[in-house]
Amino acid sequence: MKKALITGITGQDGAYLAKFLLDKGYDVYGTYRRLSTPNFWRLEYLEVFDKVNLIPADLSDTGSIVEALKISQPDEVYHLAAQSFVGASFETPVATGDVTGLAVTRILEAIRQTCPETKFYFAATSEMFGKTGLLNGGKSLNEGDFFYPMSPYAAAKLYGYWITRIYREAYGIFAVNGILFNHESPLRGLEFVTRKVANEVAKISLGLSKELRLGNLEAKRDWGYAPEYVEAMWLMLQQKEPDDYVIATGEAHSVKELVEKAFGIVGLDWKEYVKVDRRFFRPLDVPCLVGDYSKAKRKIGWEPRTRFDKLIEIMVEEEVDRWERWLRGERFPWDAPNYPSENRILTRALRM
Ligand code: NAP
Ligand code: F7E
Repeated sequence: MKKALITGITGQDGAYLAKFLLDKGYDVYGTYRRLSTPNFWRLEYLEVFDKVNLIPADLSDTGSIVEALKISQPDEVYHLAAQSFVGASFETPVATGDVTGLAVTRILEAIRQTCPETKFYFAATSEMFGKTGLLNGGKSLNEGDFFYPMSPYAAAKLYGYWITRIYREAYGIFAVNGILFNHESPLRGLEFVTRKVANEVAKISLGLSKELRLGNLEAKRDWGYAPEYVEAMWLMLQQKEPDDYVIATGEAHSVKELVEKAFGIVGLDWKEYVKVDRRFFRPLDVPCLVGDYSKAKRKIGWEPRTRFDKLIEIMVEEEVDRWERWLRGERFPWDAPNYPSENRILTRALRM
């Protein structure tokens, strides 16, 4: 049985990837960090909470990363953990540089020293292209395009991208960069714009909220469906040679279109509810990003199936369903945080 270690298993992609790999018959290990309130709701939601092995580790703590590798002895490492919110990276640029950037070297170095045969996936991002998406006149971006990051988050990811290539070329580690464009789902963090909009639209439609406050409505993004994107991560590690791939839908839509579509689903006019609020603007914002996934289609046989309209429908309908159930008195995993049963937690003490 193959073994995979996922850093950031409690996040959106980590949870979907855990389910995907379990369905493929993998033994799945994931790192989580100690929080004052446990955060396993996505794993519970996908009903994999009791099927994954959890290892306490923090990206700023090299020893804990080494320990996670020793405990899990993985064939494949999917490095997804990061401070992933672009807006927050302007508030905490140094911490973001450490966790989102430098920590990639901590993991690669631990792999080089302890298990150099392990395959490594790095969660790179379309944000690395940044201003290029505007300078090239809105054309879709591929693996050969110029990087021009526009946030501390994007700069940290660009460091991670290059260090991944350097460990591949210098030490022959099977290390790949997945350059993923935005991908969303009902498991997205609440502060990201698609989930924020879907959640508030649902609440407004049920009389639980009165307005939706947003920042830059003109920004355009290439939004895909997260469960499809985790399959691309796995495909990249099944190839003969390590390489880097853009994963996207090839379509750009503005935040305004997103809002219009989402309110339309519940039969409301967005102009009556949306307020522009300076608080949600960023010191710098990437105006437009759209990806060209033709290399991924050609070489690893991946292409997107869920397009913008369907994605927004999935997200809004799921939020309406959640809030209707909540109104009927049902409670959800995130209302009742839980710790995993002890036998799913693997600590260094077990190796002593
Ligand atoms: P996410 O939901 O924000 O999940 C991030 C994960 O990282 C969480 O499990 C989080 O743990 C963990 N983490 C954060 N700081 C940590 C630390 N100091 N030590 C250990 N773990 C830490 O992100 P996502 O949407 O699943 O994205 C997965 C990865 O892909 C991220 O690296 C992101 O930057 C990248 N990416 C995402 C997209 C996208 O559109 N979703 C596109 C391109 C690239 P907690 O649960 O404890 O906070
Ligand atoms: O913003 C604009 C905002 O925060 C999208 C991360 O997963 O994808 C994500 O980064 C756009 C931006 O995602 C609000 O200014 C307007 O232009 O949903 P977002 P992001 O910044 O594109 C990339 C690929 C990643 O790698 C990241 O990890 O929407 N926007 N008003 C707003 N955004 C937010 N969050 N909230 C607003 O109120």
